[in-house]
This record gives sequence, C-alpha cells and structure tokens, in this order.
Amino acid sequence: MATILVLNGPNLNLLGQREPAVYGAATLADVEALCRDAAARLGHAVECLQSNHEGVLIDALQAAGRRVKAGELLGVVFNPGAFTHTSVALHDAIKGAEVPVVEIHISNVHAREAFRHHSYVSPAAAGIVVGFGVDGYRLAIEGLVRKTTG
Ligand code: CA2
Repeated sequence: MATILVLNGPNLNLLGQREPAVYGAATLADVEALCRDAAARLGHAVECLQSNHEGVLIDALQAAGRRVKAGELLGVVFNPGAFTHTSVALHDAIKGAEVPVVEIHISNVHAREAFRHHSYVSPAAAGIVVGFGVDGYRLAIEGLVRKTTG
C-alpha cells in the first residue's frame, strides 16, 4: 500500500457552500471521502490538505517530492484553484520537487473566462483532468496510480 496526497488550493474549502451551478453540491469533506474510497479500491491510502496560502502549498509539494524519493508516496492529486492561473512558484515547486502531479479542475476552465484558460501548473503536471465535476478527483487518482505503478 502506498499513499497519495490530495492537495486543494485557495477557496476550495468553500465547495458546496456557494456557486453550486459551477462546482456542484459536494463539500470538500465529500471530495476527500470520495478520494479515500477511490484510492482504497486500488489498495492505496490518501492524505488530504487544503490551504489558501501559496507557500503552504509549495512546502507540501517539496515535502511530497522527498517522500516520493523515499518510496513513501506515489504522488499528488492537485487542484491549485485560482493559483493555477497565476503561480510560477507552483510550477517551479513541482519541477523542483520532481513529484508526479495530476492537476485536476472541477469545472471546464476552457469553457469559462479567458483568464482561466492558461495554467502555469499544466506544463509541470504528469496529467490533467478538467471538467468532470468532483468525479474528476477519482479519475485523477486512477490516472496517478496507473502512471506511477505501471
Ligand atoms: O474548476 C476548478 O476546480 C477550479 O480550480 C476552481 C477554482 C478556480 O479559480 C479555477 O479557475 C478552477 C476556484 C475554487 C473556488 O471554489 C469555490 C467553491 C465554492 C464557492 C466559491 C469558490
């Protein structure tokens, strides 16, 4: 059994409380439960972290990279929230940590405002899941497991 880190960025603690037409009715706790279930079906465990702070996310990615190298972690399923569209620092953290990351977005960012069309994270990601609602977290976990355990 290995562990997967599910990392959520800014404002995702508000899931299920506002904008249900865009993000659905599931809460962050529901999403984390879904992730635990998806990973358990594949024989793996999940750790969850949500932060509204870029530096906390960077620290988590760096720690994840060290744990991947130690064989303790498979990788990260990461919804960077709005930092997706602004953060060179998250891009650099993923590259620098050499950590496998599957980027996930609940909404189809390409069907929304132009400022959501570019991701600084995508070029550093091992894979991307976009627009499947919160079910995308399940797909991201399955994709990460396939990519990292062959
Ligand atoms: O579709 C996604 O998963 C996003 O990463 C969500 C971010 C957004 O900035 C990205 O462009 C796409 C926003 C997360 C904020 O979530 C909220 C949930 C409920 C109420 C308000 C915000």
